[in-house]
Amino acid sequence: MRTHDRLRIAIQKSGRLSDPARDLLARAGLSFRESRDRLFCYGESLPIDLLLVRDDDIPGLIAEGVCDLGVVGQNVLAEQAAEREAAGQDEAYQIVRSLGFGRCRLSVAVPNEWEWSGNARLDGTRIATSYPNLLTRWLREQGIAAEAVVLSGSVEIAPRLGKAESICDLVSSGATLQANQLKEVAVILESEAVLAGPAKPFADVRADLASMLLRRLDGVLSVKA
Ligand code: PRT
Ligand code: ZN
Repeated sequence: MRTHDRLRIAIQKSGRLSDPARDLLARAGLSFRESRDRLFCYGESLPIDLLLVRDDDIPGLIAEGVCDLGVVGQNVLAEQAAEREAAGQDEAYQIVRSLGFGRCRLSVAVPNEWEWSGNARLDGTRIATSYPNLLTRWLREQGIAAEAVVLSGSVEIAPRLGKAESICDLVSSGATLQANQLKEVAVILESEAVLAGPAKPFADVRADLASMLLRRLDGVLSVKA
């Protein structure tokens, strides 16, 4: 059982958010000693430690109390929040700060040759995605009767494989869509990296550590802005 006299932050081990997250924490004055397995980094300058994990695991680690805070894409956080909501579970996390990096959008994209007359064009079709909960909610809000086909990767090739007619995936420059002869027709979610925390405030020394961390982060973020 971990003690609660130190704060533990989960960040992505390797991927798009790893370097910017580590850079941000370094600029806030945090330094770490890396363990040999490189999964846990002990905080040297402050009692704030790091856990290096897959981004998809971060909301769950916060919900379970294994980590106190996490740096994660809003897309991942919102998908898992929507999944909890669909399952009738309590809200487990909240966005503490938006961090200004890792910007992208979750969008629906259709084959270039489709004439786009509006969302009703999706009626009766299949949409491949790794974000079934956010897509399903959006389809419901829009009154579209389409099926979400869940794929964990390479979503953009689903139409060519005949698995779906269109896709719902993350877009940043748009180059991947272009390379796959797809065009973006609707944005479901604008996303950036966020610092996420539990829905309920800390009731021990972690509250003081978290507010000190936030003061430092706000200093760094205001310089960047
Ligand atoms: O191993 P792990 O599970 O931790 O990593 P991962 O492979 O799931 O995530 P990673 O490192 O690819 O992305 C981490 C986070 O970066 C995402 O959850 C987003 O919040 C953010 N992000 C920002 C992006 C992109 N931009 C992005 N462009 N994540 C993915 N993409 C992919 C997208 O899925 C598509 O395949 O890039 C392609 C589109 O890019 P463009 O520039 O061609 O439009
Ligand atoms: Zn991931």
